[in-house]
Parts: sequence; C-alpha cells; structure tokens
Amino acid sequence: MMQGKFISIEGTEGAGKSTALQFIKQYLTKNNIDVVWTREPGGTELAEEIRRLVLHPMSFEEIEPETELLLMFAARAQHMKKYILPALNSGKWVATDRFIDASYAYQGGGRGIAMDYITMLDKWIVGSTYPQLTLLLDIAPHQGFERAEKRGTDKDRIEQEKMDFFVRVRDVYLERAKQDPERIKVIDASVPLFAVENQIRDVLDEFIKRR
Ligand code: T5A
Repeated sequence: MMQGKFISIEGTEGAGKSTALQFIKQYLTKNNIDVVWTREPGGTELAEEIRRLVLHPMSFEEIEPETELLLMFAARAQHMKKYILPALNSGKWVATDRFIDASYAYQGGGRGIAMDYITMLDKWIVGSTYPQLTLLLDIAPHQGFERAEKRGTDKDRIEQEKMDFFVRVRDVYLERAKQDPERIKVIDASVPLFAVENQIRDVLDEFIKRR
C-alpha cells in the first residue's frame, strides 16, 4: 500500500503554529505535494466535540489530569482511525497542528502525569504511525503569551494555566527533541516571521530531498 508522509507541528502557546502552518501549506503546494491539514485535539466531527469539551467545557467541574489525558487520547484514537491512517494509506501527506508530543509535554510536563502512562497509551493508540517530521516552534513562554495576548482572542481552559505550567511544557518538548533529533527539528520561533519561515524552509527542503 502506498504510504504518504506525516508531519506534525508543535510548540507552546503563541509560538506561531497557525501562522507557520500557512507557510508550510504554501511550500508543499508549490512543490506539488498532495497534503491534507488537520489538528489535535480534533480533526473529525467527534474529535472536535471532545476538543470543545476539554478546551471550552460548559461545566464548572474541574477536569482531573487523568481525564484530560484520556480525552486527548480518545480524540486521537478517533482521529487516527477515521482520518490520519486512511489519508496516509491513500498516499497523501498529512500535516497536523499538534500530535502525540503535545500529550507528553502538556499532560506529562504540565500536569505531572507519569510518562509511563502516556507511553502506554502512545503505544496503543499511535503505535508505529509516528510523524516522520515534527517542527517544534520554540519560544520562551512569556514571549508566546505576549503574542497570544496581542491576538486578542479569548483564552481556552489550558491557556489560562500559570507560567510555570508552560515552562514545564517547553522543557519536555525540548527534552524530546534532544532524544529524537532526527524527527524533531527545533525552530527558533522568537525571531521575526521571515526568519522563522527561512528555518522552516531549510528543514522542509531537506525533508523533501530525503523522501
Ligand atoms: N493539547 C493538545 C494537550 O494538552 N494535549 C494534547 O495531546 C494535544 C494534542 C490546543 C491545546 O490543546 C493542548 C495544547 C493546547 O493548549 P491549539 O489549537 O494548538 O490548542 O492552540 P494553541 O497552542 O493555543 O495555539 P495558538 O493558536 O494560541 O498559538 P499558535 O498557533 O502557536 O500561534 P499563532 O500562529 O496564532 O500566533 C500567535 C500570534 O503571534 C503572531 C501571530 O500573528 C499571532 O497574532 N506571530 C508572530 N509575531 C511576531 N513574530 C513571529 N515570528 C510570529 N509568528 C506568529
């Protein structure tokens, strides 16, 4: 069966993922690559409902870290089977705004859930369908926050966390990049947009050469 390529984009809040995605879309389209776009949590109708539940809950009941983790993986299970795998199996490229690394960073780093539990779910739900390339947009949390503030949109439940939460999130992302430098490419997202795009272009050029 023909297999497409799988790319994920990660980063802490306000790192510029959505902005970078626009650039990546244009880059891949220019290179005649048939790519589909998606995001996590979300990507299917049901997974988007879970996203709303976890990021914008209607209830004031506090969501336990374990519940949050399992909801992320419930959404991911649906997303994998209904969207990602069929697209990859039909030879399409898939680019997702966040994926598995976010669970390690946010629920592991941010919430302090033992990594072994996350690894267990990872092996079960993601298995070998790992992105071949992950662009990690790295920025100091306070700078990301300033950018997100300027955007002026309402904060979701996770965005309302305190700064030290996002410091832990960033630490886990960077640690994972250190452990898997072949897959996770760290992009310095603190610089002006054109300089971020230059770094992304270099990584994508290299990735396309290897495909
Ligand atoms: N989550 C997700 C988990 O906890 N576990 C999981 O397993 C998964 C999958 C999802 C949330 O879910 C959590 C993580 C998240 O909290 P999300 O939709 O990914 O949320 O949204 P956020 O991370 O909140 O992303 P944001 O939309 O807030 O930020 P972006 O997309 O990183 O930033 P963007 O592109 O909107 O840029 C922010 C502002 O900065 C400007 C932009 O114009 C914009 O105004 N900007 C720049 N300014 C100057 N220089 C640059 N280089 C700039 N790049 C962008």
